[in-house]
Amino acid sequence: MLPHAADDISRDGKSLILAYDHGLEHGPVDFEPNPDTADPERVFELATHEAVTSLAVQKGLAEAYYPHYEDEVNLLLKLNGTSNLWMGEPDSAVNCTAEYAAELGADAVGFTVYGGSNHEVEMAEEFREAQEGARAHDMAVVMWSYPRGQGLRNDGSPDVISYGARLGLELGADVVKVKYPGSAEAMGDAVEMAGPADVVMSGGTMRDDEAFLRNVSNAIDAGATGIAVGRNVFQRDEPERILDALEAVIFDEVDPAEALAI
Ligand code: FBP
Repeated sequence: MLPHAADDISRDGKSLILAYDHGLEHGPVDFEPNPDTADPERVFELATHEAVTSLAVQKGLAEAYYPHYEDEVNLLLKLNGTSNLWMGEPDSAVNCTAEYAAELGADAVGFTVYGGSNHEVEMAEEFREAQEGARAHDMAVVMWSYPRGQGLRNDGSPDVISYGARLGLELGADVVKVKYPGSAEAMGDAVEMAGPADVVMSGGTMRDDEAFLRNVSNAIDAGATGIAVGRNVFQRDEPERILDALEAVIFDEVDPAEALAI
């Protein structure tokens, strides 16, 4: 791993990745709670909030909007991704090369690997090409490490999440994004398995403010370096308010109740 490879997408070693690839991964249903968020411009604007250390989007949004935001937003270009319009073992199409991501001005690339899927071998090989391409262009590599597939009985169990974190380290990610495993202790195990790679938790479906921030705070206490979050921010009526609170919890390690009162 390159030393400090993730510096371009972090602040004091911590990160808040705003994820906005949902239009591809889940479709318009994710914009229903807050219909204005179907407009990418709204979320690029949100990414200029000082809490946000990078914005994760697919190539099409980067081509259309990033030229207007390159001075204010760090771009994390997702290189693979898929819709949920089809059925089958988890898999993801490679939609962009690392070389083209660099051309678009990306600071980092993102790549999903579904460990445990019947397509894991091909996905790991595709990740190898993306990771080596990113190294050639000095871009950090963020792995969405989401073990799932017919061979896994419980893809949310702490052991499986720790394995996902380790998979990120073994395959050369600088940052591994994992689901929150349910407790600070389990998150600590995942962080230990990831070694020198940073671990960030994913946001998940929209939750009550304090419960959500409590999980983030537990993750930070356990050694995670931040969060990659989409719905829990952009689906809210006042997304800036939760970003303010997340900033306090992640970067200043403020207690969640206090962070919400700021
Ligand atoms: P959320 O914070 O909204 O969960 O977004 C994180 C993320 O990884 C997105 O980047 C991606 O679109 C989505 O979750 C995928 O979720 P899943 O595959 O679990 O449906």
